[in-house]
Amino acid sequence: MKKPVSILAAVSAAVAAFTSLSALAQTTVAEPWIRGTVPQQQATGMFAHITSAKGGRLVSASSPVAGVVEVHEMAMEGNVMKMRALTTGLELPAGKSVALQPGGYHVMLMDLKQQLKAGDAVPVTLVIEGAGKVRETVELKVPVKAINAAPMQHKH
Ligand SMILES: [Cu+2]
Repeated sequence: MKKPVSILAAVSAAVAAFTSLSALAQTTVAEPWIRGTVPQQQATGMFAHITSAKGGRLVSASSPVAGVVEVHEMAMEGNVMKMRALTTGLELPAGKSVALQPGGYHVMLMDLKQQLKAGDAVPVTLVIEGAGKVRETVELKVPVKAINAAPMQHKH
């Protein structure tokens, strides 16, 4: 009875492929950008609007231009604005756009291997963990904007 077994295997493989495809489509990243750097600058931030259809966490990121990439938040400590790594990742509530922006959440690119100039496109990979620890990777080509682009946002 070899045939029924192999048919079953093919069906479950198809189901697995479908599952991973739908997982791949579940996070969208809008308007990503990276703040440009001056020569010798060691670190900069990447910003974007991230929406996870089913909800998840942005748990890590990587880029060939940076030795270390972390997910950070800016927060007041006393009266000093400090940033810290989100060691358990950034929560992405289902269907809600989460803003990574100057003064708030950002992807921190550190140990930069080169200067990032306006007009460059930098490859960045985001890793989002969804339900059941299913990991989705999102490959981006992120445009670099001038150093003083979009300073702290003032909300009116
Ligand atoms: Cu940071």
